[in-house]
Amino acid sequence: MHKDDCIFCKIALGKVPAHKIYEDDDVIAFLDISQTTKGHTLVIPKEHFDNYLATPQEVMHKVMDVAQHIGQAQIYVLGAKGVNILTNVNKEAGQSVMHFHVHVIPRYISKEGFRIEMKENPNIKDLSLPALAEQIKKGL
Ligand code: DGP
Repeated sequence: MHKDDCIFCKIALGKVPAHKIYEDDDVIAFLDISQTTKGHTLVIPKEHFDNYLATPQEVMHKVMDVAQHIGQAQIYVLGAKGVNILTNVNKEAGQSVMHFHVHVIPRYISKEGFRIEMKENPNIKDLSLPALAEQIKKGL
């Protein structure tokens, strides 16, 4: 299924041009219009799913397989020294295009372009890690 107002559906259908790197029946990969680093690529399912969490497992696996291959190619062909594989879910996490996509971002120099920094949040207080782990476990 496709959504009429979705830019990535339009790319998947060939209605909007993109610099394609890979395509099969289910998945397409193309250069991100905003090159965070040289070779920044997006991998998407052709069918519309809003995000990673809303995507059927079989489709998600196909997308991740292609993302792995692209990351390997970025190292072998572009000479990247590292790769970030990233997907955002919902606007609170930075998702701006609501069609599941995986960013494959080659890294040449550390801290170039962008940086994901996970540090302890001093505003989180009175946290019980055992209770939190149990809470999340209940949702599985
Ligand atoms: P996110 O913030 O995770 O939803 O990333 C969306 C990315 O999609 C962002 O890096 C820019 C890219 N993007 C948006 N519109 C287009 C487009 O029309 N063509 C291409 N190639 N990339 C696009």
